[in-house]
Amino acid sequence: MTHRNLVILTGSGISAESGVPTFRAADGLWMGHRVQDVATPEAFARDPALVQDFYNQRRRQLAQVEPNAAHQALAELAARWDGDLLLVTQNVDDLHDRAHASTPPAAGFELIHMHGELLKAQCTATGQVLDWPGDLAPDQPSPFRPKGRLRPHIVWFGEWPLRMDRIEAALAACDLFVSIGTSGAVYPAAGFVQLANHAGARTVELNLEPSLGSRFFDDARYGPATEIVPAFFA
Ligand code: BV8
Repeated sequence: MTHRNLVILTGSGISAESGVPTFRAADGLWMGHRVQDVATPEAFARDPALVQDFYNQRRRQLAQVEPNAAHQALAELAARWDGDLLLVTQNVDDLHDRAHASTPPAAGFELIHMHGELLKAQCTATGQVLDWPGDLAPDQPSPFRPKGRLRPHIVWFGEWPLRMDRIEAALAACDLFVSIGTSGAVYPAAGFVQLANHAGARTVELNLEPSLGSRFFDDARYGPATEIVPAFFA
């Protein structure tokens, strides 16, 4: 059966070979920090300087990394796919964006950053989002509202992921779901495979090793993303 409606979910494992650190490779620490100290609204309220600096460092690191063969394989797939292709990434880096910018996708393609983007900021008063490639000061003034401040445009733990209606509609209509480079540790992304199964889709996991949700997938390929992703979509 030729597949028409494809949903691809990616996690930090697809960017690992570009040199972007994953979340759980370390001993539960993330670049030396506990998640609850840098990736929650409470952390930002408690210590805005620590949180802004954590994201400033990661934003600056983007200048040193490039998309890898796995990102490029998805860009080439999107350029030739003649159905609907929704690429949902949990990653806040811009490596997918850069790969698709240099290999323009066909009409049925959409990229969603469900956990936000390092290169954007948002106003704490209005929620408005703007491009922001530089460092954010602990009390960075917002251009939208005098009392507003700018925070990273990042979905922290305890906050709702972005575009969930669009993602759930695509999962309900898909006939192929491919998860790439994610541990299946964080919800709601970790539950997407079960939504795809309910829709009757074929579900495939491409990862370095079995994820926490590997039992939910029809099929799997294990190995480095730069090898298994181009091979799977060849
Ligand atoms: C929400 C932005 C509703 C930050 C991120 C109990 C049960 C169920 C859920 C919960 C629960 N308690 C709390 C929750 C909710 C919580 C959650 O799931 N917690 C977990 C820890 C239990 N989820 C939330 O809070 C979410 N929101 O639920 O909204 C709500 C609303 C209000 C109040 C309550 C509920 C929001 C979650 C978003 C958090 N933000 N990112 C930032 O980036 O700074 S999450 C962050 O970790 C990433 O974005 C990613 O999504 C997530 C998981 O990371 P992965 O991408 O999977 O990376 P990881 O390191 O874990 O794995 C890498 C994988 O790659 C590994 O498998 C490895 O083998 C593989 N790999 C490595 N190298 C390679 C490779 N594969 C291939 N090739 C390689 N070379």
